[in-house]
Amino acid sequence: MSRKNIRLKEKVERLVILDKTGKANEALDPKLDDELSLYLYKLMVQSRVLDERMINLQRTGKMGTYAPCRGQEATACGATPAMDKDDWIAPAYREVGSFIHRGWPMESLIFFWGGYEEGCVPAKGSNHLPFAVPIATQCLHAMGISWGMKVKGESDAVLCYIGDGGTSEGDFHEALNFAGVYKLPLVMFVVNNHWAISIPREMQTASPTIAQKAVAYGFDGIQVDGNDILGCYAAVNEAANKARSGGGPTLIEAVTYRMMFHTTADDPKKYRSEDEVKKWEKLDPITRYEKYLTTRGTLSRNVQEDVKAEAVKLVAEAVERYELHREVDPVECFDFTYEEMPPELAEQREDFIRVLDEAGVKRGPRGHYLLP
Ligand SMILES: Cc1ncc(C[n+]2csc(CCOP(=O)(O)OP(=O)(O)O)c2C)c(N)n1
Ligand SMILES: [Mg+2]
Repeated sequence: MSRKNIRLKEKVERLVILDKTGKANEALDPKLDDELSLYLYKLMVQSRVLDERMINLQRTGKMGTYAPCRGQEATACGATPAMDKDDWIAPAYREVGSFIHRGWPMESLIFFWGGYEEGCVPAKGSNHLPFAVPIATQCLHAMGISWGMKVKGESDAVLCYIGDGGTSEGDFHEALNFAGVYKLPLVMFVVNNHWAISIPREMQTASPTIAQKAVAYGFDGIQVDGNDILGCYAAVNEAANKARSGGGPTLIEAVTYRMMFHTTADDPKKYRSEDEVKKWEKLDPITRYEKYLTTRGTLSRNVQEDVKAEAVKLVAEAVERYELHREVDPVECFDFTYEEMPPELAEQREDFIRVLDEAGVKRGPRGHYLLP
């Protein structure tokens, strides 16, 4: 057999409901009611306003680092609302809209990126894991949860987010392999934003698409336009229904773009062209959806302004709560590693307090030391 013949040329379907101009494919439009349609829009706007504010917080020294989601809002804001309340969500670290939808207070996300453990406490009853920065680890957590559901005979499903770079990790493949063999109710949602820090998608895999990897694991894979919120919603809705009715897993590759730096510690000008970014700017998921909603008569200029104003207010209130909480006692760094503090650590703790007192470090209202 010649080399040419054995090359895999598997084609996968790409779902697009809203075209670049915001025009819907009539036959595919899920025709969501006005309330849900407008809600998805609000979610994207809130995600963007919070994203912008997080960058400002980092730039003004109030946050350690931040990984923005600008341009990718349609993925999280389309996919998570397509799942039922009892389904579980396992995010990576750019799914801001997913957390908001599942009732995590906005300040939890600010706490997370500010380095506070409160940012990892799930909202009560939200069935939504915290951010997972160790790449692809959430894939096995998600697979494990879906396995548990199957063992218990529950008819719920799990949605797992993972980046294009994450698909090079063993955890991703182990999760898919296991899910395929045991026909688990898992929706693996790959957010292909074309970059993994400075590594382009082409260097991640020689496969023409990421979606086609599903074939090797024995289930369906589909691509969706990741800047089309209706496409993301419909693809996940169908995959989740299939999973809940015993049809097994689905791999969805949402094709989108990381508009900003990888994190606030990165400078993308060093490895990608401005032209590429400009091209994707024109495909903005919020603008596209605004056009669709306006055409269908669901969105007016007034409503648009109200949605923005509400988002700005919610984010400002969350930042205020974060600011109030920001002061932590540096002495606490000794307190939570061991159940019983070893004597040498207790000694270091006492030394530290002595040094703080000798340096005249002031104490706050809770008696905690205030670092200058
Ligand atoms: C296990 C592990 N290895 C390496 C890293 C460092 N790292 C952080 S983000 C990243 C790239 C991830 O790219 P992708 O999965 O495409 O997600 P994106 O950042 O584009 O959302 C890497 C390698 C990490 N966080 N965890
Ligand atoms: Mg990526």
